[in-house]
Amino acid sequence: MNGPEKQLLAVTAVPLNQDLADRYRRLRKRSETLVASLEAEDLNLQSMSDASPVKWHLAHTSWFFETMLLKPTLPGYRVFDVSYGALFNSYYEALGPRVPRHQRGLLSRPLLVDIVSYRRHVDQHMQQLILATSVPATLALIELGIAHEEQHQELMLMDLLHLFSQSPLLPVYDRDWPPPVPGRRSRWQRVDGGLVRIGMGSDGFSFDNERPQHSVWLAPYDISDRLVTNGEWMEFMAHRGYQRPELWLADGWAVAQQQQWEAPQYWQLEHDGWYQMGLAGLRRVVADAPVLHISYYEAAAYAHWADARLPLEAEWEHAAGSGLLQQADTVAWQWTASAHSAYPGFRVAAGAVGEYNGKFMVGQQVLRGGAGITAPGHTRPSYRNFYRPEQRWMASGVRLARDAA
Ligand code: AVJ
Ligand code: FE
Repeated sequence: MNGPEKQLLAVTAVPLNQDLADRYRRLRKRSETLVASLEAEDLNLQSMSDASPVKWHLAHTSWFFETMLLKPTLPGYRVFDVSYGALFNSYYEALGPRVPRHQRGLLSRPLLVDIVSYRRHVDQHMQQLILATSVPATLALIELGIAHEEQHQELMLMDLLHLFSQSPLLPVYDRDWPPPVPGRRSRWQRVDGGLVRIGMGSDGFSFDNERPQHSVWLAPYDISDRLVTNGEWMEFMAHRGYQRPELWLADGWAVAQQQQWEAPQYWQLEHDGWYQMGLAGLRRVVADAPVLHISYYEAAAYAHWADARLPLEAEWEHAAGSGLLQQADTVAWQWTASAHSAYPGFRVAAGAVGEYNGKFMVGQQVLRGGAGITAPGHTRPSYRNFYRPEQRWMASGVRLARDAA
């Protein structure tokens, strides 16, 4: 053999999907590395109903691969344990009954060692499946499973921080966890707007809620090239921002009163100033760093006070795509004024996987960007994160916009 024939052989000698198999392995390893310094006691607790035990996240991400991929597509696959279906199903009605979310912290069994065996079992069979398949729908589901576990890597860190913040000991997850990077001085960026394309248009992976790509009309606007800082937030507090109902949405004011908000989540006033609980433990608030752990309600009140508004998600995406936003996706998720709703032409996929995002298209606001705790490479300009307006245990911050004068 020589020439093109030999080359072809050399190419096909590399097993099909070896890159994907390696990405899968690195993903699964990263989840375990993130929790390697924790003990079983840390991994079992659930500090509130919006959060889950870290152990549950480690199992649920495996359950997702097993349920969405191995059971339906790997011939002869036998589930690791039939009882795990109900224990680690998060919210898929199509897949039957499950442990209510607020009771996930009661699952002292299965033990952590069992969950580790579960992960090994799923990993072995996923390697087989990945290396054998060339079915586009299966490959797409593998990509979804990877992106799903990346989302849960961030959720594990959020939930762990919430858990640690509830302990009088304020445990340190990682004393070297990188502190937020201060931005430079704020500048308004003028954007002409007009008819712009929004959403994921290319073949690459995206979640279903980023599609289809479509046109949106934008009036001219200004958008800040950086995020609101802790120092600015302290000014808002000094101007009695948390005590002035006229700045707040009615629902937001009700929550702020009921939960007695007077600062961002995890802030604590000591004799010499404000401190903030983070993955590196309790640290002094850094004035120049972006404010974190802000609810939509607080973000909207702040924007009102600052004589500005939150950007529409299309304004954010268009500006990010035009390279106008510094640190767009590495510091904090940024609230937008847009509700998490279906793009024109969106159709929920058939089957359980259709429940992934579509059924959460009411009562939640879109956040754009990405955060320091987000898995590297996880987001893109079209990425739509979403949370309820009162939630603030995420790494959520604020970027301002305003109508062009
Ligand atoms: C998009 C972060 C709100 O936490 O439920 C995890 C991510 N989706 N498993 C969530 C998700 C399915 C989702 N958020
Ligand atoms: Fe999930």
